[in-house]
Amino acid sequence: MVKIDGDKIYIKILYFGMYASGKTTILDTLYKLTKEENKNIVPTENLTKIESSSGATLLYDKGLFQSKKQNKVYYLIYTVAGQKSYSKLRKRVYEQTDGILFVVDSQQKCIEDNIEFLKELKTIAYDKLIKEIPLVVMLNKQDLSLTIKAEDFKKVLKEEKLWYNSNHDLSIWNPKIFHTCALYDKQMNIYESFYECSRRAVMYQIYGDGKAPPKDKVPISLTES
Ligand SMILES: Nc1nc2c(ncn2[C@@H]2O[C@H](COP(=O)(O)OP(=O)(O)O)[C@@H](O)[C@H]2O)c(=O)[nH]1
Ligand SMILES: [Mg+2]
Repeated sequence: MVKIDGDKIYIKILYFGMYASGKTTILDTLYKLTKEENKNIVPTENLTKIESSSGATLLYDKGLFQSKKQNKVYYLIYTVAGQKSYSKLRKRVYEQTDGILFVVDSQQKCIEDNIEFLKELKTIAYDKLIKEIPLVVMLNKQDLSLTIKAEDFKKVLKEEKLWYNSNHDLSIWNPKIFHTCALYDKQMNIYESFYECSRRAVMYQIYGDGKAPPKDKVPISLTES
């Protein structure tokens, strides 16, 4: 749910996914990229990390970013802790989220864990995914060998009923699937995937009053990224 404070608008974006899929690394790389390069969003403060001594996320990571073009728009970005036993905590961190980036560990051996986390996300979000909360997928760790690809994960999304046929009104909001690498030196699609999610979150607010807007309400130039 978008929060309005005076003339400032806060949009909450959440990175959700299994343990060690790369969420914290993604946020670190996004921070560096937007700080160093001339992007449309910039960090406005340092990242906050609440982690255990081993460096695993204990509660969450958090960052505040600002849109340069619309400087009243702020993005509050969170990542969840991925340990299986922390599902209650993930539910808390999820509250009032406006857009979700689902982070997959693309190594073939992780497929079942990824699906378990996708199911957990569905439970937490009830049936709001896509309909009220835009969903973008990151197939992370594409620099490794033996990784799953977009076509493979599209099958998973179909099985989980998170994919609409092309004749359905919501099909324009089917999750966009990015092949990503979060390691800064080899980074791939870290900014692009974030941008797609935030762009969709803003469109849901502007053209859909908090829901997925029908195609005819969105200017054609905006339906394609
Ligand atoms: N090869 C590779 N390793 C990654 C990538 N993203 C994250 N990692 C590594 O995976 C491990 C877990 O990453 P982390 O960001 O802590 O995962 P989180 O639990 O989802 O926050 C770390 O050792 C990262 O360096 C990636 O795109 N490629
Ligand atoms: Mg983490």
